Amino acid sequence: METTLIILKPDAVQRGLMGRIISRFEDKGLQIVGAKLIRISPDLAQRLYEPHQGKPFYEGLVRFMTCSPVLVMAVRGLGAIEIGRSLLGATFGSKAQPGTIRGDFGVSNSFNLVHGSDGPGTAKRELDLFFEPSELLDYPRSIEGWVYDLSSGGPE
Ligand code: IDP
Ligand code: MG
Repeated sequence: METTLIILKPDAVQRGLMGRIISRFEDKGLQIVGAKLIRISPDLAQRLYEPHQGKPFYEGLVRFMTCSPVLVMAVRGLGAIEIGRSLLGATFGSKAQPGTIRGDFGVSNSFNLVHGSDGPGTAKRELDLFFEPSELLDYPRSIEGWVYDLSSGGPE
């Protein structure tokens, strides 16, 4: 099982899209194991987007991510990182395919509604930035045996 960091960015919160976006992850069968509404500090935004430091959009991105609250979520499942990225869609709202969150809900290239970790190393680094270990809840789901085929012992 993998856990990935998903952030509903300020535009998603302000536009009242939180519920519909959360549903995309729940509908897919992924489990939300952590969630909180926070206002990101400039320092935290800079650390999250450290790999983009120096790029032309970096300063604006940090301003955007700190301008209004965001919902941060830890989302778990088999292959959750790659599945999460596919639910998000392409980075630019103008290019993202219909059926994806970015493709269905936005047109902007910078206000693109959601963040998702892009690999196992990134997911660990990003989850550590936003969640204490005790804030990630390990709880059984009664639907697990219908979300996954558990007949061979592990989830398939
Ligand atoms: P990702 O969010 O799909 O992983 P990244 O390339 O990691 O995309 O960029 C991080 C964020 O920076 C994007 O989600 C978007 O908000 C913003 N961004 C990326 N490229 C541009 C750009 O060319 N113009 C404006 N904003 C950008
Ligand atoms: Mg990225």
